[in-house]
Amino acid sequence: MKTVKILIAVFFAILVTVPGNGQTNSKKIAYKSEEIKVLGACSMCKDRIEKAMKVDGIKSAVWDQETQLLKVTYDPAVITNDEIQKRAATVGHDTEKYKADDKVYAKLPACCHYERWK
Ligand SMILES: [Cu+2]
Repeated sequence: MKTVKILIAVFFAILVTVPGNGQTNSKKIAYKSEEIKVLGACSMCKDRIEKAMKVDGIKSAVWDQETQLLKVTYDPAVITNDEIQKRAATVGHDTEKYKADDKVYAKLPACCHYERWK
């Protein structure tokens, strides 16, 4: 009976101490969430835009076709709003600050030819 009590005591001692170890290393990241206007036309655009956001510093990125807004949560210490807009432009999608290269836009599938700002 005594050994059982000791075993139980040891078991709880492990339970209390183990979880603490893993958390000492994780530093707090001050994520920023923003909505960025990104022009696009269809679900293929959505895939392309969201795929372009799979980089270090971006926690999540969801583009909405209806609102033409990219909801992005990122670590401002790693990536900036400007860089995010540039990434969208690089794959063919205009933002308020950065326009996609005409050649890149021209190469998009026909269904992706959203109406560009004049
Ligand atoms: Cu498209």
